[in-house]
Amino acid sequence: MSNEALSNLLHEERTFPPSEDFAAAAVAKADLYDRAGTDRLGFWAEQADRLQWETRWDDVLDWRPPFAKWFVGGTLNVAVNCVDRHVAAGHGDKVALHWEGEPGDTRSLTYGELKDEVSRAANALTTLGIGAGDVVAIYLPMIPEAMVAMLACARIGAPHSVVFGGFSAGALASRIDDAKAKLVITADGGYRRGAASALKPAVDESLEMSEGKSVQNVLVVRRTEQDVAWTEGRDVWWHDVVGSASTEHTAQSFDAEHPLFILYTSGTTGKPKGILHTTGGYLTQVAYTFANVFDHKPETDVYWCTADIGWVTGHSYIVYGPLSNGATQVMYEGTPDTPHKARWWELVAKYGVTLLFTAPTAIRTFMKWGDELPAEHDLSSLRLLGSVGEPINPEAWIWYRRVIGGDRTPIVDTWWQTETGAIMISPLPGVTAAKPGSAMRPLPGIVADVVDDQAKPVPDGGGGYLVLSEPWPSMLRGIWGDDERYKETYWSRFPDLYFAGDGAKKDEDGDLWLLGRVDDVMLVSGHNISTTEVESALVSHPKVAEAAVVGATDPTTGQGIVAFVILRGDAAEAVADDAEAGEAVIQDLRGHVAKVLGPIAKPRQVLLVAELPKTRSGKIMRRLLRDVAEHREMGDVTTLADPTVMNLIGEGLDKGAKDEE
Ligand code: 6R9
Repeated sequence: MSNEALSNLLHEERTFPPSEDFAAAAVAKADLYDRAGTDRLGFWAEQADRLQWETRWDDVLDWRPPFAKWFVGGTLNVAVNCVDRHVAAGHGDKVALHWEGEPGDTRSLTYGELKDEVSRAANALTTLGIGAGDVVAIYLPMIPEAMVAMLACARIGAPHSVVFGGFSAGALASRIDDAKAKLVITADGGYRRGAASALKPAVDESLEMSEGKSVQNVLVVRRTEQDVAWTEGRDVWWHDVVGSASTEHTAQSFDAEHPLFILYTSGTTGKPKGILHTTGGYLTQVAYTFANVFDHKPETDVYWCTADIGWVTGHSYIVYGPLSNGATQVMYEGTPDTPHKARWWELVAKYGVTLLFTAPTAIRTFMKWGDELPAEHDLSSLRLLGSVGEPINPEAWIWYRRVIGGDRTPIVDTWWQTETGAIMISPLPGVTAAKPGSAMRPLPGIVADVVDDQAKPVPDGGGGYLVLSEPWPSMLRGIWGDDERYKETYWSRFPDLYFAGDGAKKDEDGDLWLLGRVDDVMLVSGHNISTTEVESALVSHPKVAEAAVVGATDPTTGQGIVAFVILRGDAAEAVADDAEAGEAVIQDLRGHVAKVLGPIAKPRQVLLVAELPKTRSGKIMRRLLRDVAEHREMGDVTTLADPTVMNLIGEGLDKGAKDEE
């Protein structure tokens, strides 16, 4: 971004205050803000008391910028907090997990059963020579063993490094080497889009590629019963070693700063970084945010987070947040369109899901598929909806609330990152009003701001860089093995402020609007324009389902706005074989943006496309679209969920995927 502030183009008038009924019964109370404001560290100590500590901490925070220690001297066991203590409290028969396989097979695990499974797995890991401090790589599909494996690692103090099952052997190998993993936990395969998809061959290949040769064993879950190659002495079956292990396991407590996990993130750019999270502060903040942001009522709620366990959302809001709160949740193995495009809505009705947490990319896909599919299922159990991963366009927000939430559910748009570990900015349901497209305010206990180039807070109505001004319990403790890169990446742009990499604006009420990565901001005739605002303007047109916008070099304006647009079902059909109709829609869309945001934001070009390039966690990769818009050869496409997409968009530009992220 240049020195100029981010132009503030989108004006949103709609606001949704909490209903009286919801507010009266809400978990979150308005006084949280005051309590946290008056005594921030005291407030976090209160939140830490949600957990069962073996030794109480001496100090809440030891802050030597940019290195933090939270709950110094405290000890606890994460698995005991997530499982055993609920059983001890008499909830052993409560369902922790309703699991649904893609082919339709199901399993449920009570907290009592989960305790037995985690204890068995912990014993098996110990037998395999894994102890506190040894790193375990987990490369599994969305099956209950993924949760069990993570908890078993936590139970014995072995940091896990979950690698998303969709990543290649090369990506797995580089992560194994970086963390010197001693064990890989995987499966023969998993089900995706109606077919068994193998995982074990990628592990075998990655271990050939691995330079460190740190891995001693591969623990393999049988899921698909595909044939697998077997290395005697190295490979062991889960059903043998975990199956035969004892359900008795005495958990030891670990220091609050003991490493809990490493999670590699590349975002949309750059070499993967091993983000390190530790024990006490992390669990405190995920437990606190899960309870308050999702208004979780343990007696009645059925929660479903649709993320993959391989992303931070899966770590914090499938495993550690929900389980530390004793929640009942749904986990689904497959894709939303298998065997039909209403699978999610069928599952919501089947399990009576009350709290649903998903991503804007999914919501916009459902918009494209039409209102009829959700309408075929009873979604009346839903009482709160959440969003994470990208800015949610106001129209997608409105659609989510109307079509999925029956016009009654609050929506929480939650801003956070792998690095922040837990939700940082979000409305508090029952307390704060929500505006479609805004993540609203930092949660009680969190201090965030929007600053200009000189680190000066921008006034209400202005835009700039989102920063976090005070340390928070679930913050990353560093980049695995690279303190310099940690300082350089997050703490060097502004002195003593954590810079998240995102642009944001404050509206006239001081509420926050996240505007995507600052690398994506466009500079058009001297105005900094966020891609998010132009995308939102496009999505507010009734014919548009999804849009991605980039700035391409332009001889007159510096950058010109180029928009890639996916039309909704009917509209797409209408232009499919009719170039003239297509051109009319394009002109209509350009005019629409000019009307909503002003002529400065009118796209120079609109391209109608069938798909957009996305990372495997659903974020749009604007970098590649910029290559297309500027007629360049395309950069690295290997983080794409579907590398063929770019062929469709920029014919002949794809050089083919290298086998690294
Ligand atoms: C949790 C997660 C982090 C980046 C983040 C931002 C974007 C996430 C958002 C959002 C606007 C939200 N992001 N939530 N942007 N509104 N509610 O997604 O972690 O994969 O590390 O990505 O995602 O750009 O900086 P991660």
